[in-house]
Amino acid sequence: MGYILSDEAKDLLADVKKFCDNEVREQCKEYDVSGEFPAEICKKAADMGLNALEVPEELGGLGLDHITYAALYEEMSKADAGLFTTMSAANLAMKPLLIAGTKEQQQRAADILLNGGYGAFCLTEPMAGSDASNNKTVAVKDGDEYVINGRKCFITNGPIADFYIVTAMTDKSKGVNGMSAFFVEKGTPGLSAGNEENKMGIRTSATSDVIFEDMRVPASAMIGPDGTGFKTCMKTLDITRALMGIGAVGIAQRAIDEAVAYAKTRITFGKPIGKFEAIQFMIADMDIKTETARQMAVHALTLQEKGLPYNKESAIAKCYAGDIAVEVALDAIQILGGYGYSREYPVEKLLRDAKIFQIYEGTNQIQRMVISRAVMGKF
Ligand code: COS
Repeated sequence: MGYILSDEAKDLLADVKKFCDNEVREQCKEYDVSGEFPAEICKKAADMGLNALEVPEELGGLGLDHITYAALYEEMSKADAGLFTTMSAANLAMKPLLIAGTKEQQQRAADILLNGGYGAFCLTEPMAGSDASNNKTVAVKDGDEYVINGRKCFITNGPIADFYIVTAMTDKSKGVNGMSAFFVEKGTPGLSAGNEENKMGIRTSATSDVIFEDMRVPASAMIGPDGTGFKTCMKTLDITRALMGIGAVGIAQRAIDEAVAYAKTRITFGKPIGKFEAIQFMIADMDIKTETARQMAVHALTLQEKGLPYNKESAIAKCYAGDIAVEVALDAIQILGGYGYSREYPVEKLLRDAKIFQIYEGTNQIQRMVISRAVMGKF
């Protein structure tokens, strides 16, 4: 059993599974081919509250525990990792506000999500991916306002977001301690989205540049004190990386499900290939990896929920799950053989979708940096 859930949570999971099975899994295939954003499917998901799973109860959210929303996210990712990406990124954008925002900012963002809107977390820039502190976007104080100029890239929900968390340098001379974060709403003059990226995988999620041209925001849009934006973003990613692990696990589980169904029906040498030990051991190894990755993510989320340190465990969860999702998707392709390599069958999409989990929300090289720093300490 992957998750230990209450009866209420099991009912919720059953509803999400029904939606994913009936209205996402097959339907998203054509959007994967076209690269078009499945607006109607995402609207239905948002109507079910899947874009606002992590909004706390005091702000009007469902107040779900971490393990429950992890189970729901896995179900989404099993059906379509692009849907998982869109929904989890909306919640990611809420996190900096929960960490350092004012009550008003938190409530505004929560209301947007609870009304079916999306958020976007705008940290990455062309010269600031892994080296996140190297932001070139600047915010210059002008009376009671900041004037922001710059360009973000690879922003999930960039073209569709209703609010944006934007990092910018308020004092370049202070390095990471000169970066601040701002809460910016859609429609702010000077804010625009670039063209959508034509991606290898998670093609049903919308990714683009986000551009700021003399964008004016009130000084009250700053999140937390001046100069704390980098640390707020690092704290945000510490939290969300465990959930990226869950997204990767969803892909791996789907790969197992597809491989098992095929292995039970594909006949070679007079019997189903699942009767051969070579296939059975592959399936067993795929499951060992997937269940281990799931339980590592559950452990990191449990630490978060209990208020215990989780930075290393979140990084392990994301790193391990991202790596094994690629391996397990590759194994599923191998089990399906020529059919696995064909776009007529679902497993090649799983490999394309899995790859991003080794890259986004911190590459797995960065995760290993975070882990080794935690293990080795300063010396
Ligand atoms: N929580 C709180 N504070 C943190 C922190 C964390 N997780 N990580 C770093 N900091 C603090 C440090 O303590 C340090 O503070 P002081 O200046 O007060 O000493 C400051 O931030 C700078 O830290 P550091 O020197 O470690 O920063 P680096 O430039 O070396 O970067 C990594 C650290 C590599 C971990 C960071 O750049 C990173 O996570 N990069 C990947 C970014 C990413 O995930 N991008 C994905 C896109 S967003 S979807």
